[in-house]
Amino acid sequence: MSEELLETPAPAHDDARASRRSFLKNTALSALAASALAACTGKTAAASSPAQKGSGSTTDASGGTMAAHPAPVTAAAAAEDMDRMHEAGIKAFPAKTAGKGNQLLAPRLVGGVKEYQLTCTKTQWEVSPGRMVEAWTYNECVPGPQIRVREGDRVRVIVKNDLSESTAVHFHGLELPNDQDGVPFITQPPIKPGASHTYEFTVPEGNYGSHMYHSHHNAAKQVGLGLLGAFIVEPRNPKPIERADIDYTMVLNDGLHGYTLNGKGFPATEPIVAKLGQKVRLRFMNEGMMIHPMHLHGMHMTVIAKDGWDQPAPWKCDTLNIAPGERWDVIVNCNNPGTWAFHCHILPHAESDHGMFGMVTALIVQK
Ligand SMILES: [Cu+2]
Repeated sequence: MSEELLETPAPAHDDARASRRSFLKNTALSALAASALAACTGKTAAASSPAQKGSGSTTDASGGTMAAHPAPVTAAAAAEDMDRMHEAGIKAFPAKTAGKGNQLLAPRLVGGVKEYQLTCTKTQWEVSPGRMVEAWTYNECVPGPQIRVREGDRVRVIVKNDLSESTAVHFHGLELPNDQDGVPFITQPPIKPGASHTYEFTVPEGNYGSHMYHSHHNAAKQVGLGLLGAFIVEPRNPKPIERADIDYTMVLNDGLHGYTLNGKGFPATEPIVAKLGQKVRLRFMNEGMMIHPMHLHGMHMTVIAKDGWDQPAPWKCDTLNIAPGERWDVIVNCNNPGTWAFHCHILPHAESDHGMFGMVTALIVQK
């Protein structure tokens, strides 16, 4: 959270300070409030708050200036104020932002090999409405493009490094020959700035499921900034339980961009939309550094695979903890119509006094 605060634009800090004095009166909550204001309700929240009036650059944290003091706020007005901010965030969902990650990357077929080109570049990324952050990306999106192959496929991935640091790509979950594992100074030299490197391998039989690719060099920074993507291996013979109408990948991250689902924070996260009676397969992937217990309202999830491996028997839950590096596959039988909240249940990853932000989305079941 502190890193996210450093990324927060200055006006949000000003808003938060004014808000802290006259509205929250709770210093422990101020850090959350600052980031949430930037991430969630933005201008709407600031403009709608009577507590902001009369405050500005002429005041400081001590309050000891010649500027007019803000009018006292009654408890009822403060409650109304808070509700307005929460409502504004919800009403904005799903908010439009530039850029969409995790889009399927079509391979070039070269002599029976599926060839993919990934270019590592620095770009600006809109995490939530109006909040631009520096991102290090594969092909200019966060998450990087989705690679989707079948077990037994021959795959070639050509990585061009246009970053200012060396990098390398690890195929997380794939059981590859050692020299394709993507770990600098263990299995290969780093890919220097300006250089390219080609990975080539056959996806082992039985190694199907939800996997990932990401940087394995200075990774706390590089993966935190967006060098990550989904690598999905389809089985040759899908089992009846995994037949679904909608196949949705949800990549979780908690690095320098804050708490995100597929590279976006609420209200810019994408709702999952299904029709009543449809089955949704969710592929959770945690590219972050914290655990995220994802909780779905209204319907349970049936867990079918962990890290790509079939579960001995499917099991049910409504809250599934996704630890760093883990992938979990679940099926949701959409038998309960409505808009259902779907969020990380470590609540500071999802909500503050200023409303919901970060790891929140919705499963919408249409009648
Ligand atoms: Cu979380």
